[in-house]
Amino acid sequence: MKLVMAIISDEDSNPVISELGQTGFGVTRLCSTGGFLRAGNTTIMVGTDEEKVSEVIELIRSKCKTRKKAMPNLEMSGGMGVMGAAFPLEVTVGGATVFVLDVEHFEKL
Ligand code: 2BA
Repeated sequence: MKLVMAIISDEDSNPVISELGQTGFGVTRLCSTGGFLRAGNTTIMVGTDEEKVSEVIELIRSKCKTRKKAMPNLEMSGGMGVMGAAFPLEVTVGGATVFVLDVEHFEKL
């Protein structure tokens, strides 16, 4: 058994979770925060058999879009918050950051 953990944009989370659920996968959704942008994102956990991992990843891929996000460029501002806000940095986020972990033991009690 494997655990797929995927960090996705909040905007993509409903389509991804709906599709996984309709396809028969169990999903847990966690509210998370990216360390770089300090903005909210969504982490989903899907426990599944090893042979279904690629199906989960393809399903996530099909629903997650890359998008641009702006962050205040505090270094360029020299501490002047207003100036920094005028020159935001743009970073490309997503579609998804995916980790696949081995599950040592799984049971439902
Ligand atoms: P954040 O840490 O908020 O990062 C958002 C986006 O900012 C990243 O998108 C990347 O494009 C950019 N970025 C991150 N660190 C950077 C840096 N040191 N310099 C320049 N740009 C940087 P993604 O790579 O798509 O990551 C989206 C979110 O996935 C991340 O949000 C974080 O929550 C998670 N993530 C990404 N890589 C991870 C990893 N190795 N371990 C754990 N979580 C990770």
